[in-house]
Amino acid sequence: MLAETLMQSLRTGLTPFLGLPLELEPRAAAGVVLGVPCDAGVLHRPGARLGPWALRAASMGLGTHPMPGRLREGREPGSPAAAQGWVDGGNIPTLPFSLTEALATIQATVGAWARFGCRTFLLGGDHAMTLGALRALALQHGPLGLLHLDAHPDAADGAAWGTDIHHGTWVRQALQEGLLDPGRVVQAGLRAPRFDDAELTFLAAAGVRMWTPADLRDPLLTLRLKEDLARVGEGPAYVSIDLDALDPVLAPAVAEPVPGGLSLPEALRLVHGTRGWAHPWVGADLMELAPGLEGGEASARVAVHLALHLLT
Ligand SMILES: [Mn+2]
Repeated sequence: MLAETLMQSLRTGLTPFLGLPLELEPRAAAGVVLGVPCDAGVLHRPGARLGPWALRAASMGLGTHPMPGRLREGREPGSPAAAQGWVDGGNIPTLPFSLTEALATIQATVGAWARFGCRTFLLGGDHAMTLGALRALALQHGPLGLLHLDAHPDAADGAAWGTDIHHGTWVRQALQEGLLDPGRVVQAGLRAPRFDDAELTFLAAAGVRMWTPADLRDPLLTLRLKEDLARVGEGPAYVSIDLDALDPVLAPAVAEPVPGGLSLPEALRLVHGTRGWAHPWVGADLMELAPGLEGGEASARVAVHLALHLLT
Protein backbone atom coordinates (compact mmCIF):
# COMPACT_ATOMS: atom_id res chain seq x y z
CA MET A 1 0.00 0.00 0.00
CA LEU A 2 2.65 2.48 1.06
CA ALA A 3 5.02 1.33 -1.67
CA GLU A 4 2.17 1.77 -4.14
CA THR A 5 1.42 5.34 -3.06
CA LEU A 6 5.13 6.18 -3.03
CA MET A 7 5.51 4.82 -6.55
CA GLN A 8 2.48 6.81 -7.65
CA SER A 9 3.96 9.92 -6.08
CA LEU A 10 7.30 9.35 -7.83
CA ARG A 11 5.54 8.78 -11.13
CA THR A 12 3.15 11.72 -10.97
CA GLY A 13 5.16 14.19 -8.93
CA LEU A 14 2.05 14.69 -6.79
CA THR A 15 1.94 14.04 -3.05
CA PRO A 16 -1.65 13.67 -1.82
CA PHE A 17 -1.89 13.91 1.98
CA LEU A 18 -0.98 10.49 3.47
CA GLY A 19 -1.14 9.07 -0.05
CA LEU A 20 -4.96 9.32 0.01
CA PRO A 21 -6.80 9.10 -3.32
CA LEU A 22 -6.87 12.48 -5.06
CA GLU A 23 -10.47 13.55 -5.79
CA LEU A 24 -10.89 17.12 -6.97
CA GLU A 25 -14.69 17.05 -7.35
CA PRO A 26 -16.92 16.89 -4.25
CA ARG A 27 -18.41 13.43 -3.74
CA ALA A 28 -19.43 11.08 -0.97
CA ALA A 29 -16.46 10.02 1.23
CA ALA A 30 -15.72 9.52 4.91
CA GLY A 31 -13.82 12.79 4.86
CA VAL A 32 -11.82 15.14 2.71
CA VAL A 33 -8.49 16.88 3.25
CA LEU A 34 -8.38 20.32 1.63
CA GLY A 35 -5.38 22.63 1.37
CA VAL A 36 -5.92 26.36 1.91
CA PRO A 37 -3.01 28.15 0.25
CA CYS A 38 -3.77 31.63 1.53
CA ASP A 39 -2.19 33.83 4.21
CA ALA A 40 -3.84 37.15 3.41
CA GLY A 41 -4.83 37.44 7.08
CA VAL A 42 -1.30 37.38 8.54
CA LEU A 43 0.02 40.49 10.27
CA HIS A 44 3.77 40.05 10.72
CA ARG A 45 5.40 36.91 9.30
CA PRO A 46 3.63 35.59 6.19
CA GLY A 47 4.31 32.25 4.52
CA ALA A 48 1.43 30.00 5.60
CA ARG A 49 0.13 30.05 2.02
CA LEU A 50 2.78 27.40 1.32
CA GLY A 51 1.67 25.24 4.26
CA PRO A 52 -0.45 22.74 2.27
CA TRP A 53 2.50 21.68 0.09
CA ALA A 54 4.84 21.26 3.06
CA LEU A 55 2.27 19.27 5.05
CA ARG A 56 1.58 16.94 2.14
CA ALA A 57 5.31 16.42 1.54
CA ALA A 58 5.93 15.72 5.24
CA SER A 59 3.04 13.24 5.31
CA MET A 60 4.73 11.01 2.75
CA GLY A 61 7.16 9.62 5.31
CA LEU A 62 4.45 8.20 7.56
CA GLY A 63 3.80 4.46 7.73
CA THR A 64 0.41 2.85 7.44
CA HIS A 65 0.49 0.22 10.21
CA PRO A 66 -0.33 0.84 13.87
CA MET A 67 2.07 -0.22 16.63
CA PRO A 68 1.36 -3.66 18.08
CA GLY A 69 0.35 -4.81 21.55
CA ARG A 70 -0.13 -2.47 24.48
CA LEU A 71 0.58 0.51 22.27
CA ARG A 72 -2.49 -0.34 20.23
CA GLU A 73 -4.76 0.34 23.22
CA GLY A 74 -5.30 3.98 22.43
CA ARG A 75 -1.67 4.99 22.79
CA GLU A 76 -0.30 4.23 19.39
CA PRO A 77 0.81 6.95 17.02
CA GLY A 78 -2.08 7.77 14.74
CA SER A 79 -2.26 5.28 11.92
CA PRO A 80 -2.95 6.43 8.37
CA ALA A 81 -4.79 3.12 7.92
CA ALA A 82 -7.53 4.70 10.04
CA ALA A 83 -7.94 7.36 7.37
CA GLN A 84 -9.64 4.68 5.27
CA GLY A 85 -12.36 6.21 3.15
CA TRP A 86 -10.81 9.70 3.25
CA VAL A 87 -9.73 11.49 0.10
CA ASP A 88 -7.45 14.42 -0.66
CA GLY A 89 -9.59 17.06 -2.38
CA GLY A 90 -6.59 19.15 -3.47
CA ASN A 91 -6.34 22.81 -2.62
CA ILE A 92 -9.19 25.26 -2.34
CA PRO A 93 -8.30 27.80 -5.07
CA THR A 94 -7.99 30.86 -2.86
CA LEU A 95 -6.12 33.88 -4.18
CA PRO A 96 -4.15 36.00 -1.73
CA PHE A 97 -5.54 39.35 -2.92
CA SER A 98 -8.83 39.45 -1.05
CA LEU A 99 -9.67 37.92 2.30
CA THR A 100 -13.39 38.27 1.62
CA GLU A 101 -13.11 36.31 -1.63
CA ALA A 102 -10.87 33.69 -0.04
CA LEU A 103 -13.39 33.12 2.76
CA ALA A 104 -16.26 32.84 0.28
CA THR A 105 -14.32 30.28 -1.80
CA ILE A 106 -13.51 28.25 1.32
CA GLN A 107 -17.12 28.38 2.48
CA ALA A 108 -18.38 27.22 -0.93
CA THR A 109 -15.87 24.35 -1.21
CA VAL A 110 -16.22 23.10 2.37
CA GLY A 111 -20.01 23.38 2.04
CA ALA A 112 -20.02 21.38 -1.20
CA TRP A 113 -18.12 18.49 0.42
CA ALA A 114 -20.10 18.68 3.67
CA ARG A 115 -23.36 18.34 1.74
CA PHE A 116 -22.10 14.90 0.66
CA GLY A 117 -21.74 13.99 4.33
CA CYS A 118 -17.93 14.38 4.32
CA ARG A 119 -16.02 15.50 7.36
CA THR A 120 -13.55 18.20 6.33
CA PHE A 121 -9.94 18.74 7.35
CA LEU A 122 -8.15 21.90 6.24
CA LEU A 123 -4.39 22.22 5.83
CA GLY A 124 -3.63 25.93 6.33
CA GLY A 125 -3.10 28.60 5.40
CA ASP A 126 -3.45 31.27 8.05
CA HIS A 127 -5.97 31.08 10.84
CA ALA A 128 -8.40 33.63 9.36
CA MET A 129 -9.33 30.88 6.86
CA THR A 130 -11.01 28.84 9.59
CA LEU A 131 -13.90 31.31 9.49
CA GLY A 132 -14.84 30.15 5.98
CA ALA A 133 -15.11 26.53 7.14
CA LEU A 134 -17.11 27.49 10.24
CA ARG A 135 -19.58 29.46 8.10
CA ALA A 136 -20.13 26.45 5.84
CA LEU A 137 -20.40 23.87 8.61
CA ALA A 138 -22.61 25.94 10.92
CA LEU A 139 -25.01 26.34 8.00
CA GLN A 140 -25.07 22.56 7.70
CA HIS A 141 -25.06 21.54 11.37
CA GLY A 142 -26.12 24.60 13.39
CA PRO A 143 -23.90 26.29 16.01
CA LEU A 144 -20.73 24.26 16.57
CA GLY A 145 -18.66 23.34 19.58
CA LEU A 146 -14.99 24.32 19.19
CA LEU A 147 -11.78 22.88 20.57
CA HIS A 148 -9.15 25.51 19.75
CA LEU A 149 -5.44 24.94 20.40
CA ASP A 150 -3.54 28.21 20.10
CA ALA A 151 -1.08 30.54 21.84
CA HIS A 152 -3.52 33.36 21.10
CA PRO A 153 -7.25 33.74 21.77
CA ASP A 154 -7.82 35.07 18.21
CA ALA A 155 -10.70 37.19 19.50
CA ALA A 156 -9.43 40.71 18.78
CA ASP A 157 -11.88 43.28 17.49
CA GLY A 158 -11.26 45.31 14.36
CA ALA A 159 -9.94 48.34 16.23
CA ALA A 160 -6.20 47.68 16.17
CA TRP A 161 -5.85 47.22 12.41
CA GLY A 162 -9.05 48.77 11.11
CA THR A 163 -10.39 45.46 9.81
CA ASP A 164 -12.69 42.86 11.35
CA ILE A 165 -11.01 39.95 9.60
CA HIS A 166 -7.42 38.85 10.07
CA HIS A 167 -5.85 35.81 11.67
CA GLY A 168 -6.34 37.25 15.16
CA THR A 169 -10.11 37.93 14.98
CA TRP A 170 -11.89 34.80 13.72
CA VAL A 171 -13.11 33.50 17.10
CA ARG A 172 -14.81 36.80 17.94
CA GLN A 173 -16.23 36.94 14.44
CA ALA A 174 -17.56 33.37 14.63
CA LEU A 175 -19.17 34.00 18.02
CA GLN A 176 -20.76 37.22 16.79
CA GLU A 177 -22.11 35.51 13.68
CA GLY A 178 -23.67 32.77 15.84
CA LEU A 179 -21.52 30.03 14.24
CA LEU A 180 -20.41 28.68 17.63
CA ASP A 181 -22.26 27.40 20.68
CA PRO A 182 -20.31 29.49 23.24
CA GLY A 183 -20.90 27.05 26.10
CA ARG A 184 -19.09 24.39 24.04
CA VAL A 185 -15.98 26.40 23.17
CA VAL A 186 -12.64 25.50 24.77
CA GLN A 187 -9.34 27.23 24.04
CA ALA A 188 -6.08 25.60 25.17
CA GLY A 189 -2.47 26.73 25.12
CA LEU A 190 -3.22 30.45 25.53
CA ARG A 191 -0.20 32.42 26.74
CA ALA A 192 0.53 35.30 24.39
CA PRO A 193 1.29 38.69 25.92
CA ARG A 194 -1.56 41.07 25.06
CA PHE A 195 -2.02 44.77 24.49
CA ASP A 196 -5.03 44.69 26.80
CA ASP A 197 -7.53 42.26 28.35
CA ALA A 198 -10.50 43.14 26.14
CA GLU A 199 -10.26 39.85 24.26
CA LEU A 200 -10.30 37.77 27.42
CA THR A 201 -13.16 39.81 28.89
CA PHE A 202 -15.17 39.29 25.72
CA LEU A 203 -14.51 35.53 25.70
CA ALA A 204 -15.23 35.05 29.40
CA ALA A 205 -18.51 36.97 29.07
CA ALA A 206 -19.46 34.69 26.17
CA GLY A 207 -18.85 31.62 28.36
CA VAL A 208 -15.72 30.38 26.56
CA ARG A 209 -13.39 28.15 28.63
CA MET A 210 -9.75 29.28 28.38
CA TRP A 211 -6.77 27.14 29.40
CA THR A 212 -3.16 28.26 29.72
CA PRO A 213 -0.33 25.67 29.51
CA ALA A 214 0.15 26.01 33.31
CA ASP A 215 -3.53 25.29 33.96
CA LEU A 216 -3.47 22.31 31.61
CA ARG A 217 -0.61 20.87 33.72
CA ASP A 218 -2.29 21.49 37.10
CA PRO A 219 -3.36 18.08 38.51
CA LEU A 220 -6.07 19.80 40.57
CA LEU A 221 -7.76 20.89 37.33
CA THR A 222 -7.65 17.50 35.56
CA LEU A 223 -11.32 16.74 36.17
CA ARG A 224 -12.49 20.18 35.09
CA LEU A 225 -10.44 19.89 31.89
CA LYS A 226 -12.00 16.51 31.15
CA GLU A 227 -15.49 17.96 31.64
CA ASP A 228 -14.75 20.99 29.47
CA LEU A 229 -13.40 18.81 26.65
CA ALA A 230 -16.33 16.39 26.84
CA ARG A 231 -18.83 19.26 26.64
CA VAL A 232 -17.37 20.44 23.31
CA GLY A 233 -18.36 17.14 21.70
CA GLU A 234 -21.91 16.96 23.06
CA GLY A 235 -23.05 18.25 19.68
CA PRO A 236 -21.49 18.86 16.25
CA ALA A 237 -18.05 20.36 16.79
CA TYR A 238 -14.96 21.72 15.07
CA VAL A 239 -11.32 21.25 16.10
CA SER A 240 -8.92 24.01 15.13
CA ILE A 241 -5.19 23.77 15.76
CA ASP A 242 -2.87 26.73 15.41
CA LEU A 243 0.61 25.24 15.20
CA ASP A 244 1.80 28.02 17.52
CA ALA A 245 0.01 26.26 20.41
CA LEU A 246 3.15 24.10 20.45
CA ASP A 247 6.36 25.43 21.92
CA PRO A 248 8.46 27.25 19.29
CA VAL A 249 11.36 24.90 20.06
CA LEU A 250 9.24 22.23 18.35
CA ALA A 251 7.51 24.37 15.73
CA PRO A 252 9.30 27.68 15.10
CA ALA A 253 7.96 28.20 11.55
CA VAL A 254 4.75 30.02 12.45
CA ALA A 255 3.70 33.64 12.04
CA GLU A 256 3.58 34.48 15.75
CA PRO A 257 5.73 32.12 17.83
CA VAL A 258 5.32 32.45 21.62
CA PRO A 259 7.73 30.73 24.05
CA GLY A 260 6.41 28.48 26.79
CA GLY A 261 4.05 26.41 24.65
CA LEU A 262 2.73 22.87 24.72
CA SER A 263 4.85 19.78 24.24
CA LEU A 264 3.78 17.32 21.55
CA PRO A 265 2.45 14.77 24.11
CA GLU A 266 0.44 17.55 25.79
CA ALA A 267 -1.11 18.60 22.50
CA LEU A 268 -1.78 14.97 21.55
CA ARG A 269 -3.55 14.36 24.87
CA LEU A 270 -5.97 17.16 24.00
CA VAL A 271 -6.44 15.83 20.49
CA HIS A 272 -7.06 12.31 21.81
CA GLY A 273 -9.71 13.76 24.13
CA THR A 274 -11.91 14.16 21.04
CA ARG A 275 -12.14 10.36 20.69
CA GLY A 276 -14.63 10.12 23.53
CA TRP A 277 -16.98 12.70 22.04
CA ALA A 278 -20.65 11.83 21.68
CA HIS A 279 -20.49 13.39 18.19
CA PRO A 280 -17.29 12.88 16.16
CA TRP A 281 -16.08 16.30 14.99
CA VAL A 282 -17.54 17.46 11.69
CA GLY A 283 -14.60 19.66 10.69
CA ALA A 284 -11.03 20.30 11.75
CA ASP A 285 -7.91 22.13 10.65
CA LEU A 286 -4.18 22.52 11.17
CA MET A 287 -3.22 26.13 10.51
CA GLU A 288 -0.32 28.61 10.44
CA LEU A 289 2.61 26.44 9.31
CA ALA A 290 4.80 28.81 7.29
CA PRO A 291 7.37 26.38 5.88
CA GLY A 292 9.68 29.04 4.43
CA LEU A 293 10.51 30.40 7.87
CA GLU A 294 13.42 29.05 9.89
CA GLY A 295 12.86 25.46 11.04
CA GLY A 296 10.17 24.90 8.43
CA GLU A 297 10.92 21.26 7.79
CA ALA A 298 10.96 20.24 11.45
CA SER A 299 7.81 22.27 12.07
CA ALA A 300 6.05 20.52 9.18
CA ARG A 301 7.01 17.14 10.62
CA VAL A 302 5.54 17.87 14.03
CA ALA A 303 2.47 19.48 12.43
CA VAL A 304 1.78 16.46 10.30
CA HIS A 305 1.84 14.21 13.36
CA LEU A 306 -0.74 16.41 15.05
CA ALA A 307 -2.87 16.35 11.91
CA LEU A 308 -2.54 12.58 11.62
CA HIS A 309 -3.63 11.98 15.22
CA LEU A 310 -6.60 14.28 14.80
CA LEU A 311 -7.62 12.64 11.55
CA THR A 312 -7.39 9.11 12.88
MN1 LIG B 1 -4.53 31.25 15.75
